[in-house]
Formats: sequence, C-alpha cells, structure tokens
Amino acid sequence: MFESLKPQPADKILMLMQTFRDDPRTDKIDLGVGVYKNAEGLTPVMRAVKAAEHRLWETQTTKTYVGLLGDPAYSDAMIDLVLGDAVPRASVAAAATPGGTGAVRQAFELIRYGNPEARVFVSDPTWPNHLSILNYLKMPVVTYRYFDAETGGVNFAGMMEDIAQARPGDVILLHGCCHNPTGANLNRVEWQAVIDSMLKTGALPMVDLAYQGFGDGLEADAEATRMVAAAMPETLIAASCSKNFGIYRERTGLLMAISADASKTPLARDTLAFLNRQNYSFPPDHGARVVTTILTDPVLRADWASELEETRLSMLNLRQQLADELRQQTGSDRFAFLAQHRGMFSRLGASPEKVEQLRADNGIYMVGDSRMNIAGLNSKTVPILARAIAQAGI
Ligand code: PLP
Ligand code: TYF
Repeated sequence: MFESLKPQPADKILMLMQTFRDDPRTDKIDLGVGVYKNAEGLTPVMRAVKAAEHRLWETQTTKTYVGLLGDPAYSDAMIDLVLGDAVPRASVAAAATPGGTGAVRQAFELIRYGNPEARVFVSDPTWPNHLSILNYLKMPVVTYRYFDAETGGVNFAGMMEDIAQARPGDVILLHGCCHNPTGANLNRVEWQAVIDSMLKTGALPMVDLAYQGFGDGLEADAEATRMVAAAMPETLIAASCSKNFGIYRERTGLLMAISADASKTPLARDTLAFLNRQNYSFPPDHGARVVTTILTDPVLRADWASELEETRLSMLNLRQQLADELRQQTGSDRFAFLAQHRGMFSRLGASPEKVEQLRADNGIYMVGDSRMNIAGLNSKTVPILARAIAQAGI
C-alpha cells in the first residue's frame, strides 16, 4: 500500500526552519517561523509557567484520564480570558484541543458535520494551514480580498465586497487579532461592518485567535472576538495558548461554539466531545492545567500578564525602530506601515526573488511571501536588516 502514497509538499515555514539551521553563517538572522524570541534569540519558558509546573509537580497525584472535553476549569478560565462577559457563559460549549491547530481542525470538522454545503471564506492571504486542512477535508473554500500590497494595510472595500457573496450557512474565517501572515488588521469600525455583513448574509463567523496579548494588549486583542460573539447568533472560536503562554510544544488550545441561546449548548457540547473522540479521544492535559493554574491564581496571573506585556512591547519597539531605520536608509516613508502592523508578523511586500536574494547575500531568512517574524530581530540586527532591504532595492 505504501508505494501508492503521494509525496506531499512540505510546509514552507517549517522547511525554512531547517534551511536556517543548516546555514553555517554565524551572522544569519531568522525571521521565519512564528516563535517569540527575546533579544538574545531565545524562547524562554515564562516565569509563571515554570512556577505552575513546579506547583503541579508537587500537588498532582494522578494522571488518569480527564474527560473528552478536557478539564472544565480550563474551559472556564479560557472562556473568561477570551470572552470576558461578552456572552452568557451558558451559551458557550467548549472543548480542549491539541493546540490552536487542533481547535481549527475540530471547528472545520464541526462545520462539515453540521452543514456539508458550507463554504469557508478565508482571507487572501491566510495562514497556510487553514488552506491545507480545508483542502484535506475536501471542504469548499472561497478567498476574500484582504491585504493591500500598495499600502501595507487592509483592502477593506475588497473584503466587504467579497464576504457579501456569502450564502446563509457559509463560514467567514477571521483572524481575531495580529493577522498571520500580513500583520494588517481591521479597526473597530471595520469589524462592526463585517459583523453587519454577516448578519445580513446569514454567514457564520469563525474566529482564529492565536495571538491574544501580542498586539495591543490582552483585553484589546480580544475586543473584536467579543464584538463578533456578542452580535452573532452563532460563533466558533479557535483559541491557542502556544504563543501567549509560550507553551508551543505542549499543544494547548480551546474550541468554543457559542449558540444563540443556552438551550442549544448541550447538543453543541456533545458534538464537540464526539468529534474529539473520533480524532484523538482525550485532549492533552499538561499545558491546559498549567494555563488553568496561572489564570486562577492572582499572583501567577499578574506575573504572566506582565511578562506577556514586556514581550508585546519589545515587539512594538522593534517595529518602530525598523520603520524609523528604513525611513533613514531609503529616504522614503513607504515602510511606515511596519509600525502600524500588530503581532509577530509583517508582510514586507518584497518579491520571492528579493526574499531569496536577502537569504543568499545577507543570511536573512523570511518566508517566501516576505513575511517577517519581528521577534527574530533585536536592536543590533534592525539596522542590518534595514540596510539589506535598502541595498536590495525593495
Ligand atoms: N492560527 C494561526 C493563525 C496561527 O498562526 C497559529 C500558529 O501559531 C495557530 C492557529 C495555531 O498554533 P498552535 O497549533 O501551535 O497552537
Ligand atoms: O505561522 C507560523 O509561523 C506559526 C507556526 O505548520 C507554525 O503559526 C508554522 C507552520 C506550521 C505550524 C505552525
């Protein structure tokens, strides 16, 4: 049987990780995979995570199975973090998942299971795994215009035109904050217009929230998701703890399905449990328990939030520094959008040839679509990158 398997294209982002590792140059700069790195280029375990793990090690007496939906205390803590009091708790069904990707996958499965006709509208561009999983599940995909390469911002008029084509039951996949891969985001007024459009067409929103706390702050980054959830009769949310808790490899995510009223929640919850059982049975627990320990302990929570805030501000500083440096090096304002973008990523707007040139000539690694991980920079490498961009004539 194995000989009949077809080779699959590799994930470009993960492939780049390996090429970077294999590059012998000592002054190489990694702006590839979306992992936060501090000024020393390290991805440390957050203080509160260490403390929570220590506490768990001391107090945990069993590792027996938990439940198909994971620990209810984890769902409660995460629903509180993501949704605040935007919707009644009783209208939210939630399932722990292996990472945000697990939540995305389970959300797609739920959509396909509930409405096999549903088309999923995704931004152009979007995180490549959205497309890869949708194609794998043989779900119909429609792209909506999103990024305006001229301005580095959102092509909002194009987006509105495209999502207006949704039929009742179609799904609009939205990045809750810190759009991956572009870094360009909607403002509050634009979010409201998207909500009005979905109310008009009868489309169902699915929010992918992988970077809460990396953009404008923990509360501000959840605002759009909360607006959507409060306004729409039904909403799906795929949340990830990988980045904001720095627990990438623990695989910690949550899928939330918000119903119009609490009477629908038990069926949604049973379906989420059913879907977990079909795919991996019980979701991973360790990361979820660490997150719960942090979020439910005021001291750990405050320490976590403050370390996350430092992380966020360090990325904002790098953005500003890079935009300033590029203004000096190029004598133009055309990269000012870098300081407006939010989150880890920015799409620079360079051609694949120029991206390759930066890699070959300068050892600067960004994804082929010119997505840069801002956290891969530090105050010493910002001027090096700016000079290279200017010299390459980007
Ligand atoms: N969604 C988006 C847009 C992402 O960028 C990521 C990756 O970090 C994820 C979801 C899920 O990440 P993970 O599965 O590592 O939690
Ligand atoms: O976009 C990124 O870089 C992160 C990490 O298959 C990632 O979301 C990249 C590729 C992948 C899974 C995660």
